[in-house]
Amino acid sequence: MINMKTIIVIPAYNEELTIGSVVTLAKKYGDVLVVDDGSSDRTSEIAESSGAIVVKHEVNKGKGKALKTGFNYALANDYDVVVCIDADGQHNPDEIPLLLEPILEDKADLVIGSRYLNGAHKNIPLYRRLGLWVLNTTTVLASGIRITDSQSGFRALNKKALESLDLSSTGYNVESEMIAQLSEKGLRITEVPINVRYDVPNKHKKNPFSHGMGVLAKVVGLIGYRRPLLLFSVLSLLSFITSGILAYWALEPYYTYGGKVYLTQAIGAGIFAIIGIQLFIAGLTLNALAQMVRRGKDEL
Ligand SMILES: Nc1nc2c(ncn2[C@@H]2O[C@H](COP(=O)(O)OP(=O)(O)O)[C@@H](O)[C@H]2O)c(=O)[nH]1
Ligand SMILES: [Mg+2]
Repeated sequence: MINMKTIIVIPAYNEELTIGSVVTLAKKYGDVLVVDDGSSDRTSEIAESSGAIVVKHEVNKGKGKALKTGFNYALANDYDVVVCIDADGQHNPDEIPLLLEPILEDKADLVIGSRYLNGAHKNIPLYRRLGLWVLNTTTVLASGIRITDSQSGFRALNKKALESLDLSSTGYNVESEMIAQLSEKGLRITEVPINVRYDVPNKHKKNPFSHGMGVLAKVVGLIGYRRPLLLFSVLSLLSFITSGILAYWALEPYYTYGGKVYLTQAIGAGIFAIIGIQLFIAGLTLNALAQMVRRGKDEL
């Protein structure tokens, strides 16, 4: 299948400075669709005059919804492959063939461009790398597969992957959700090394901390749904550790000089111990429930 009908989907929110060059470079590799997500600048106008098809959201709905709009367009117009690329110029459209290769060879259903596979990540600031590590690890826990760059927006999907997705994310969590849904359905996910530029005018639109926490909350929710025992055991363990620390604190005067036990700390230790037990029981219950639901699904 060498002649696959390819569409490059670019979610864009106020990217007039970069959208023109991204579209111009991308159109060598297929049709280009820009989903203008309620921009207040000239993103649509520039995208259109650079040769892209433009679909507009009247108001800003978030990257997740924009990708969904793009995927629906691709399905409705019978494309075989979708490539997603950011509009801010951080990704290099000339690397699109690298992402397409595993799909054309039918070795993968989703290909993720990773900036961690070629050592190019050295210029990512440490706090971002730390945040990414947390998001990668939780995505791995939620999906069960190893990914080095779970938040990368540079991806390629075949039709099977497109048809298997039922995205509910509105914002940036869409990247993790896509991985979790496709791995659950047994589709093949691969990463290929890509380069990311950091000298673009508008590289991050969200505050990294609140953005990271938002994605984390969603991914942890996903783990809670898919692996409740794991999530609740960790929370329960944290409660027991807190309880242990408080108990030690409460008993310290008694052991060191035979003084009175600190009452507040002792009560605190008791409360955290009870919370720990409750969380563990909740985990066991939800786990049993999840297994029943899963078994029920298999029998259908
Ligand atoms: N459709 C849509 N795209 C968005 C929105 N926010 C960001 N984007 C696009 O998503 C891509 C990545 O966003 P960016 O802020 O650069 O994320 P980062 O590089 O991962 O920190 C860019 O192409 C943005 O234009 C949004 O609210 N809606
Ligand atoms: Mg960016």
